[in-house]
Amino acid sequence: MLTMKKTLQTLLFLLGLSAPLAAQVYTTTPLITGLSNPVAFDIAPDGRFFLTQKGGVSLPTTNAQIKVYSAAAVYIGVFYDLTDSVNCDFERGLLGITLDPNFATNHWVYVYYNYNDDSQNGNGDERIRITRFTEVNNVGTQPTNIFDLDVSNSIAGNHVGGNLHFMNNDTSHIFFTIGDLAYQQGNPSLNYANKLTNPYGKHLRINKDGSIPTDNPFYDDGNPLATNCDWIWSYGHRNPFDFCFSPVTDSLYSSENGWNFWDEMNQVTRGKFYGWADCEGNFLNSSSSNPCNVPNAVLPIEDWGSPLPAVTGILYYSSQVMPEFDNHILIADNDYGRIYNITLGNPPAYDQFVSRVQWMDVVSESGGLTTIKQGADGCVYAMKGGYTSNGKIYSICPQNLAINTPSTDATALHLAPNPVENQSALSYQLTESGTVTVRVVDLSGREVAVVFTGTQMAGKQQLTIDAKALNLAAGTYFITVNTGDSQRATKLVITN
Ligand SMILES: [Ca+2]
Ligand SMILES: [Ca+2]
Repeated sequence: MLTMKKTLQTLLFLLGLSAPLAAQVYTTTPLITGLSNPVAFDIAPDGRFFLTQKGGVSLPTTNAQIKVYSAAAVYIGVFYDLTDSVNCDFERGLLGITLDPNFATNHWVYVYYNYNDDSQNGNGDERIRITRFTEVNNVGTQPTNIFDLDVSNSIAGNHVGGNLHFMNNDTSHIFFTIGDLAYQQGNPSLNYANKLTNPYGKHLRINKDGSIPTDNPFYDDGNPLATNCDWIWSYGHRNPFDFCFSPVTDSLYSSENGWNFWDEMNQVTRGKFYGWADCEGNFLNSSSSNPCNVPNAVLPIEDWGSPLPAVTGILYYSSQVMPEFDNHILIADNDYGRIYNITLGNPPAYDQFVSRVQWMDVVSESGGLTTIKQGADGCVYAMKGGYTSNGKIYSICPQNLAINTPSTDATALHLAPNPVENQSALSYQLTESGTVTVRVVDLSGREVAVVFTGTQMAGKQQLTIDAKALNLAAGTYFITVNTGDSQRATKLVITN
């Protein structure tokens, strides 16, 4: 038997196959709790969390606040209270939030909300606003409206859209969404979304001072309310809830809530038409069998059938901390609290669907997810939000990523001492023999050094991480152990 096993191992080496590590295990931790109807959050370069609370689900509006928490998830305070300005009824409210890409120097924070100058009875002046604040010692100052649109035709109060983001490689434009405001419940002949003369059912783009970019695809006279709506980036959306960009190509991926049959994920391209209300998913509106045959309609890259999960937060994951998701889309839902893992093909464009699996059911109690983000530490942060008085932000990390949590998992990576000034001993368990590469990567996932590459036998392995020999400056890194078809990572802190 021993000989046969050795022969098999030799054969595996010759075939270039590698040894599996134990499957990755994730730790889900509720970091921030007790939030009242939270919707969205962003993470500052220093790790602080900035989040929005919707303001309730019916009038009168209460606690429509922007709140700040430290990088360690300790509550700092109310950044700004918009309760007297926000209409929270139904899907309206204080919704999206994004920090300026140059936040570290300009301290600008942008929020998207339904404004009502008489929010306590709902009969006031209905508007969608984007307001910019300047952060001073965790407090919002100098509120400046950069987008202010009369939406008094928003009778139904749902399909508001409501998120806003910057591209990764373009710091001068704000992208945001407005849903079709449930106008006529999607009657194709009356619908807003498939017409260029209004901003509803659209992805929109403005300069960050609120002016209109002249290179928008349907720019004509600079007046968004005459002829073409000059803000439009793409059209034919029902309720595009959230969106994200590839950090490499700036491709835009959007989650969209469907009507009867299909939720969608779209890869959104400048100037294209995404079907609604002529089509839902890959089919004609109100049909589950007749294919969408509308000229120029771009079909979704992926869809979810009945019962619709109401897809919400969407994240383009990019890090070697969880390499199993590198260049994957993670997308959350509102109805179950799940996160789906979508594998895309055709790099670096990543414009082809390969597969979708459910990664995990984050929210064990009732409630759904609204927003997911990638932290600087490579972990995923997920917000339980919307119609809940006990909203939370969870961190989802590879097990043993937290250096202060000793592991009881014998197959995990161990580093000791850690933090370390110079030499730390790395140990791990291989379940089979094979080719192994041990790397040091920085917080952005970039390879800094290769510690070891070669074949190792099954069993416990030990290596020395020598910071001076590897020329590693003081800071936080990840040590990754890769066997070709599996990888585990652990955090290493190097001190001076
Ligand atoms: Ca115009
Ligand atoms: Ca569509």
